[in-house]
Amino acid sequence: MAVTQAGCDLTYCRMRGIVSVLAAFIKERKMGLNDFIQKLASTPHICQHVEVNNFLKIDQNQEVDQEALPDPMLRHSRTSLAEDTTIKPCDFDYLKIIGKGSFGKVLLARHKESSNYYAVKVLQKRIVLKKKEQKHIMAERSVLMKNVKHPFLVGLHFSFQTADKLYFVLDYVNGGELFYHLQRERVFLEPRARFYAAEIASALGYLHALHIVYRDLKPENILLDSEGHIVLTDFGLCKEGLESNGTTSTFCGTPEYLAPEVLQKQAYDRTVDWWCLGSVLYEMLYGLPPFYSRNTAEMYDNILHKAPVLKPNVSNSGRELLEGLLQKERCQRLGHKDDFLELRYHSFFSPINWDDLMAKKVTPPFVPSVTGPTDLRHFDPEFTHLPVSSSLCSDTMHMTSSLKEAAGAFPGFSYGPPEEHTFQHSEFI
Ligand code: ISQ
Repeated sequence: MAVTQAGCDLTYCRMRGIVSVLAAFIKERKMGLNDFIQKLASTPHICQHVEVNNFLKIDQNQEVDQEALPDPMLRHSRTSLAEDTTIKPCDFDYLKIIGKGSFGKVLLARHKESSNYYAVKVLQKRIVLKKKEQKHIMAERSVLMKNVKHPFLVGLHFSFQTADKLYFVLDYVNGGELFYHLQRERVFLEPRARFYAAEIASALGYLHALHIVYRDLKPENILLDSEGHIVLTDFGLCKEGLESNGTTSTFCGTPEYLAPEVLQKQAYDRTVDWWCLGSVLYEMLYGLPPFYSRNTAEMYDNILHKAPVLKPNVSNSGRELLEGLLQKERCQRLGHKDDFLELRYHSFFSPINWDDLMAKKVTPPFVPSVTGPTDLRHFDPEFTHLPVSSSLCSDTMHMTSSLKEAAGAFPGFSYGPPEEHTFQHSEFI
């Protein structure tokens, strides 16, 4: 019996050993697989490959209950949700208003504990709800949360909500809007325009590989970081996912850059982004949007019916690229067939080493003059001169019925306690 007992003990010990080896092996494989998926998803040209694309699509469609996953490595891997229930408004010092829109504000904020600087986008729930833009805002969050990580796309660190506000804690960049610099210089030389167009194109190609249409590429959404690299912001009007026929039909856009199909409220697809990139590139090279008129009705007519004027002060390859991107018929537009790959291999971009570009190894053609993160010279004084505290003082702490409704309308955002109003003025310029 003793032997049997000993034998049983031995078997049990051995089994435990085998189980722990197996568990370690499975854990390793899971981590390896996640790493591998991360790498795939962040390499646009690999994402374009049909099989890789299908593989990522399968992965995307899996609605996994994150909390049900046993392994924290998995919980925070592919879908690494940037929610943190412990983060709250008073964890930040709010230093300056750096942007303002119809839904809310963007503030420069410093995280008290880490001293890191962030751009915090604060949206008023009631206004968001009233404007029926809730879907868009949720789309922005879900786009940012989709583990969207790219060197030229703004990164989301946290999102949380209070009773009346939504907060997005984003990367902060202070090199200014690309078009602020363009306005100062009127036009950019071709190598500089090529560099910006290439960084924007790689970001758009990456989003397309994740089935996201950026849709709203416009001057104020294209920022430079302090080194001079592109950062695309504002996913508020991004269209996530496509209809079953591969198109989407919601109206959206900025007048100068509106693609004909958007203007006509027709179905559109990812090629709308290549039209917008054509408009940005045109403006960088010629100094005005391609169909510009002071008369809006005339501009709309130009977008729909007029061919872009391509004067010969731009190289043949540049004009050929613009002609391809600004095709009114989206099926004839450059990028319709192979998306980003068609741009990547266009002769205009032949001086670009795309791997170096993605690795930020290409030296930017222009470095914005900033002395540090608190240098706000590239932000509009119209915003930065506004007092921070008064801009946030309008918060009501009373739970009116409409506030209750607003409070419950944003599931998925982590929910913080009522704001502790510690918004501070600082020693800022
Ligand atoms: C990041 N840095 C500066 C300004 C910003 C505006 C909107 C979104 C992110 C930003």
